[in-house]
Amino acid sequence: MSLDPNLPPSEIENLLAEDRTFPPDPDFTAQANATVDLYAQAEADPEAFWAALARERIDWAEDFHTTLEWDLPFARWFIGGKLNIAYNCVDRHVERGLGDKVAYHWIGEPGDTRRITFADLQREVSRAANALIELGITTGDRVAIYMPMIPELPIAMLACARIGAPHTVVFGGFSAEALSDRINDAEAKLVITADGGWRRGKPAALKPAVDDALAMTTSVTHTLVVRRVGDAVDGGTAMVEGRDVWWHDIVDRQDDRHDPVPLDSEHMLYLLYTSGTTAKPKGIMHTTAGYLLGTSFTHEQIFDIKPDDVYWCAADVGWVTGHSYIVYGPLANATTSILYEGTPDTPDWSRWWQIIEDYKVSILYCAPTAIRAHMKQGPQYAQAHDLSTLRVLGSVGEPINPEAWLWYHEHIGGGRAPIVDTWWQTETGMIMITPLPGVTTTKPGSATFPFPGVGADVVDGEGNPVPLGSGGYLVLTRPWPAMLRGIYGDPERYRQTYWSRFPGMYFAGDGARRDADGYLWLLGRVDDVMNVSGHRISTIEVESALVDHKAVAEAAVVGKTDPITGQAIFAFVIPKVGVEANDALAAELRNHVAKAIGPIAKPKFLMFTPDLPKTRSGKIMRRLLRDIGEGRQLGDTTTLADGGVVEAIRASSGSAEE
Ligand code: 7RM
Repeated sequence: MSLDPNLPPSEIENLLAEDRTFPPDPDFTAQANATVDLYAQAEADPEAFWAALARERIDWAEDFHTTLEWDLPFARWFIGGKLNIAYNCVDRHVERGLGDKVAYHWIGEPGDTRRITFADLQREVSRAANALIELGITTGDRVAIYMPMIPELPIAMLACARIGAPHTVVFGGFSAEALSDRINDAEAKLVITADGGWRRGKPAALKPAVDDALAMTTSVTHTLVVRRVGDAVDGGTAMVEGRDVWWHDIVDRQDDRHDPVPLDSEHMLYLLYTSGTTAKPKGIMHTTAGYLLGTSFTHEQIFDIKPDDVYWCAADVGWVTGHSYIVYGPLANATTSILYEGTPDTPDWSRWWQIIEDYKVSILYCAPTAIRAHMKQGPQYAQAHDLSTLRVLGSVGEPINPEAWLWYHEHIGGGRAPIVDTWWQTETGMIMITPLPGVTTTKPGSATFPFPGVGADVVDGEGNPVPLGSGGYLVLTRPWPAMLRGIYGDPERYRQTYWSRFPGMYFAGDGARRDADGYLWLLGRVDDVMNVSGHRISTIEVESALVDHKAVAEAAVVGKTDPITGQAIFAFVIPKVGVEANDALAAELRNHVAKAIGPIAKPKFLMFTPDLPKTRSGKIMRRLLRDIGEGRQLGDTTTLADGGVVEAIRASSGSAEE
């Protein structure tokens, strides 16, 4: 992590005060899965806590003999145990009489639907597993998955898990080059893909990118291709004889029974690549038993999952959020989920709310970027639908601005549904910092406290805990079951990246502060922190102050080199629909920030823009905004969701203070 040694010791100043509180509703508390004594119980003996849960929640083919072996920074959990995660997510529910329960209500963007029960899933996954075997895939082989949000995506993941072939899912929006990098690093033998998917009312071809990627790789022997868009893509889909196989040709004729392979607790379940700002992407390794326990238990407690809930995590399966909270966690808990292929604005901005009304969705989990996109349009779309079934709301991916939190609470949650702001990472596998609904009094914008059994702290540059009311670096202080087991093929990079900054502690790369009540407030990536005249200011606080203004839909701020102050704050602002963006408004917004936070945080530059550069999971790519602010050439843009955004921003006009 690059930290400027000239900066004053580590403290990130906390300037924005947010002190509204939302205690749990006693009626919710009375029926909640989570109870307050979970914290003390876990803290008394974390290992014993996880061990008891592992025996209670997982169906083992063989029991484990050792809970944890911690050879810092390498952890092994539930040693000696054998299990199959696909069996735990599918078969055992069918065996217990839940075969007819819906696992996924799938909704295609054009309006086609599929209803997949746990019994259907068992048959489909078994067929797919048999097809993988016919294609020569065996336990330990890596399989790349590059698909749109269709039912065959979780089916493919589970089929891999069933035979012990680690999968690596690559976002359908990534380029051929990004795909080939991941295939090469993983040395994948098979690519499971589709001819295309539906996005914003149009078919988007996918298979041509696979063909291009395979020209840059040598490990792949076959591709398995789902027909999703058919003749809607120009000229249909070209198939390479002997290499490319249609899913319907090979999977449909397989036996719909397959005996799940019992695997070691530490068998690699999947690799998921995270793109850092530099160098090559890191293949984050997750293994079987600890991951299954961590995702299923957090899912049940944090979303208060009950047997008749209809749960919707509106993320992409290609993001870790989809792996943990669309596929493995919810299925392990026999939950009924929504799986939606498309975007929230197609055919118009009421799409999500229509789905919630139609399917009586009771739990919604999404990213702040989606909430702000809805806010930008106004609440009228949500208001025209019956959202009264919603009883828990979740947020993930970025700090949620207090203004967006309050909008979510009021317009989506009807002022009644508790909000869980969940902090975690690809590396953590499971949610680590979060409120427990029915237990925690929430504050808009705070992820509150570590989940029971999780050790987290905020430390200064020397690794000492900061006092209440101060900012610093977020660290994790003890191993947890769903933690990454390393970076694929590069143990040294694993040690360096996460375990060298603060000896004995996992450094998450995020800034955080703890308020006077001990609540945790995430401040964004440490790399994004701005330094203005020696004051370390977090991006989120300035952004939240901007979003707090009624004219602003979204904002991103970065530091721009300044001859006098070291860095000056450069704000990119998306106005709400119908707002006229002019110099007077820019001046008003600057003053608004100065008033909310203090003159030190007043943006020197402010630019109105139609959009912001984001990853597919909605994270603002501030690195690219810094390049724009400095007038530099852009760095790596392979993970940008929409390549046109940067040009649109460049075409916008800025305004600077005198
Ligand atoms: C789940 C996910 C991880 C990074 C993480 C943070 C940021 C995620 C929150 C958050 C503030 C949150 N995995 N982040 N959740 N920041 N509050 N509730 O996003 O690997 O893609 O990203 O995302 O910076 O380090 S991820």
